[in-house]
Amino acid sequence: MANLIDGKQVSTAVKEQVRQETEKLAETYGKRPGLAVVIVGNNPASRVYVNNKKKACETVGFQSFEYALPEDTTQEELLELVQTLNADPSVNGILVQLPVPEQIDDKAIINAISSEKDVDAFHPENVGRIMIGDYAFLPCTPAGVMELIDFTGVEISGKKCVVIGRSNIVGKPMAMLLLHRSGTVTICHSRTQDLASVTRQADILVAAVGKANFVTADMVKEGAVVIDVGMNRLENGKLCGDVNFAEVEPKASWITPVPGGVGPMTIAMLMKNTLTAFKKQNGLV
Ligand code: L34
Repeated sequence: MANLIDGKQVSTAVKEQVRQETEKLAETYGKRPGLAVVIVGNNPASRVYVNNKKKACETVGFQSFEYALPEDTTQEELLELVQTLNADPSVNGILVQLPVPEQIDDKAIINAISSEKDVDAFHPENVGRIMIGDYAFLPCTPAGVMELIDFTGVEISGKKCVVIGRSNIVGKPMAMLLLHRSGTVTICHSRTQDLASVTRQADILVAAVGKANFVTADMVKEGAVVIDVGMNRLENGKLCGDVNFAEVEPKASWITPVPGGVGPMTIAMLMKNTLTAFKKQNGLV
């Protein structure tokens, strides 16, 4: 029987820290961090995530600015909005919710966001900084996963860490953060041969594949820490992770649920990054 890693609980603690620091800064300087969230089109999942981000801003005492643009927004229009937000001193963080509709090149948008306001840490400058370990922001989802692993008390140093998935948003930076903590890291992906034999070695297994119930019991070592980054919506509307929870839970020592695991942490780390951006932009760190 695994212990459950409660992402709601850990994220609440992170947000409470951010809230307290925000209140102190507001008292001292008379201003608060501001986060601009841009959503383009009508992706229902994105809508839920953006609403959760807005709620979190309220909880921690940030100003939040939401821009909901129509599905047929052009790249030029979105770039123009990004430029406006880059120049607005009340906006400390800018986030364009992904995915964007296909007429827009997400790389062009990410490149246009001021690296100082890039609270997702997706801009090439911030990605490069993470690679060399000299960074202001960590990408929210991998940073949230690190907090969840730390919550278990399990040491990362020297352990076999396996990440399934090689996306720029999760898999690659996730591997880098585990490496910074001296994990012995393997990245698996769709071309990996005999995947189960690799994942079965993992003391810490992070699944970021995007396929419901992909990780089955035979792929997991007895006593492993299992982190499920997956956020798959089934036909019946139910949310489901990349890990077959019912099967894997009895084998794991610790496991995250979906929902209530990594998702809330992504948002808590976004609040932390926005606070950091505010402090840096105001010369407070
Ligand atoms: N630019 N795009 C940008 N930044 C991000 O950090 C994201 N991501 C991913 C998608 N696109 C992005 C998110 O915000 C995924 N993501 C995200 C954020 C929050 C939640 C899930 C994914 C979340 O709140 N999950 C809840 C359940 C929500 C539900 O009911 O649908 C949970 O408990 O897991």
